[in-house]
Amino acid sequence: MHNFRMYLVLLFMIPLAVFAEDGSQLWLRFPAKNGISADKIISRGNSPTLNIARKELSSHWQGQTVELRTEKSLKNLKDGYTIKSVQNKIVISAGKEIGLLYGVYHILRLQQTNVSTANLNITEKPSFDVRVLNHWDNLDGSIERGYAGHSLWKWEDLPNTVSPRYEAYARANASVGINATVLNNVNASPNMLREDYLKKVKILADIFRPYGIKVYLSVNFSSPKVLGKTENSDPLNKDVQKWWKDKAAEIYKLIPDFGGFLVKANSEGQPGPQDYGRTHADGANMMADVLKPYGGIVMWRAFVYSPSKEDRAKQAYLEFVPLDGKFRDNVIIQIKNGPIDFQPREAFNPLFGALRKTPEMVEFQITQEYLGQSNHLVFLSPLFKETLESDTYADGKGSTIAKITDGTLRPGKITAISGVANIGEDTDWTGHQFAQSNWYAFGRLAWNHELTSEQIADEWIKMTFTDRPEFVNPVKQIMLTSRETVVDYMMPLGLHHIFAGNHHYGPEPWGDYKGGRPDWSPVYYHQADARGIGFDRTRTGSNAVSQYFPPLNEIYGNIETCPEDLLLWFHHVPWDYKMKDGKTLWDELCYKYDSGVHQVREYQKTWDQMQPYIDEQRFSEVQSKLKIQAKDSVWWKDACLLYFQTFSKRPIPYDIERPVNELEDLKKIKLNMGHHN
Ligand code: BDP
Repeated sequence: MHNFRMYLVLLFMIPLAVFAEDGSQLWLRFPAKNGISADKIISRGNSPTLNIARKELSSHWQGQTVELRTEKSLKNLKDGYTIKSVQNKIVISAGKEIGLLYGVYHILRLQQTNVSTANLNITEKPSFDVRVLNHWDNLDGSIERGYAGHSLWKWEDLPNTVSPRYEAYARANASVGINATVLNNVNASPNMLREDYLKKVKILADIFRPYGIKVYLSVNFSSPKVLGKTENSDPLNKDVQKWWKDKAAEIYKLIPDFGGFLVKANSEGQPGPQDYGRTHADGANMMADVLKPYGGIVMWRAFVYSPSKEDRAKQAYLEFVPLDGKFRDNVIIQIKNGPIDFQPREAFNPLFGALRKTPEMVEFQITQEYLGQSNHLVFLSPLFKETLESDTYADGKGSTIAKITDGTLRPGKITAISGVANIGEDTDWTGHQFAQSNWYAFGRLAWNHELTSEQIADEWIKMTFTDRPEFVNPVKQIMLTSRETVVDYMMPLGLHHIFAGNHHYGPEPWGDYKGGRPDWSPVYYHQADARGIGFDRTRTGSNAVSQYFPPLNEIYGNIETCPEDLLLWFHHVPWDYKMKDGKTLWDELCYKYDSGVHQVREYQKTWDQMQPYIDEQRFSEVQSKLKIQAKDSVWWKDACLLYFQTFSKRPIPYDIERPVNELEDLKKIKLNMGHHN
């Protein structure tokens, strides 16, 4: 008996040892051995970037001879490249060496996803010049809205001790074309610019450089006063200007290719130029002037709102449109995809397209602050695409946000796109095996916003797990529907910001934080009453619709033509309002919540059938997370329907699952997750 047990234990241990998987390899799971021999790699020169390209080939490429060529004539491809099959070799050509490395990752991806590498004739040019991750990492190692453990950056150990994960991070980013990183939180500590920290930053910049990644920093507007003991931080004060000028010189001495600054000013309590009666343009330009000689840029955030009576959704537009044309040409305005705050679904931010003389860039959130954090499986590519493909009508039909920001419609300007990173020091980097796909998707779309979500999911699944269709197809279906599912069980039909305060994880539609600012309370956003529900942003309400170009102002402003998935974003709608499918609004809301719950249950059924195709560790991790997601979806549904029912006074349709919680119990839940607002 004893022996038999031993035998069983051994039997189970062997496959575990061979196949144990923890997600640390991300999508970079190229065959570990048997790359081509050195004589089958033709290239000239000996730079760090070229050496990485050669090393990737000799470690992982199993196909024909590869030739790497830099060609001046390809400069117009920017960081792009061509890949051509010529006789019996593959020639990768690029204007810059980094393009060659990107080309190498391209053929490795083809190999990994089992695409034929015969007769290649590929030309790639990135959609955006700056493809940047924003880390909200604090100097104490914590991460604001981080759900994958502590910060990767070990500030205490730097500059002397260097974690191997710095290079692994750079490699993962380069493999999808990400070429920039803002290392620290937008709620920035002035200390980031202290000399000792800059020396640490330099080490990271040196590690990232061969992978084509430039370092940027978030800066605190009060830095001169705090660090330099200037009288104030007024952008028109000569001492302040000199402080920034000297600081720029100091930075570029250490990091000659430093990217520039990201600034959150006069927002949520952060200091800014308005503290001195100056404008955002005054503040941004002061910084732009000191960075200009070195080629640096300023990414100035439009996420500003003040405790005024004005609808929060209107404030960024009101603040920035009057400043159009007043910014230096190395300033770019960084705008969150929606006008509120990274909700499961928002109308797009009306500021896109409205600045005609000032470059604009999108800020997405890859970390799932409002989408179940690292517990829920939500593939964000459909959300990113929805924004990029939204037509602003700024220059007539077809003025999508992609074309406004990628230089097509506003040529000659800096182009950029950013995503708030979901990366931490967890072994799997992102806290959920599937959250890796959102890092991947951001990078792929930053490189080419015309890729479809389906293509991206397909690639990612094959690279990360397996290319067996029995796995790829059902899992792809989960991924592609998952964003709509989370909208359904959290905030369907245009509802938004009914999260519990601080942590933004669970539901709290009853939240009414008296004494605080109204626009931090859920009741401000849903406006439920005996008559109906939704935020009136039409002419009879806040008139936020007027910020959209025609015909969108009319389309959104009219309850009959407003897309139903944004109905409660723009309208206060009677409970008995007839929806397009003939149901009343109340019933429709109930069915949406219910369908969200059902979908997650379906994901569980599908996932459980995937066990034979992948490793046990990742299989069971995802299985456990889906259980949490299923429970949370019921929590959301019960909380929202039971609470809104106190206004609608209508029954929950009898053919859907009954609530399993008491509203009073749900109201008592207080998660202690320790965040502000
Ligand atoms: C909100 C977050 C907050 C951030 C802020 C921002 O809750 O932690 O500081 O956005 O983007 O989504 O500045």
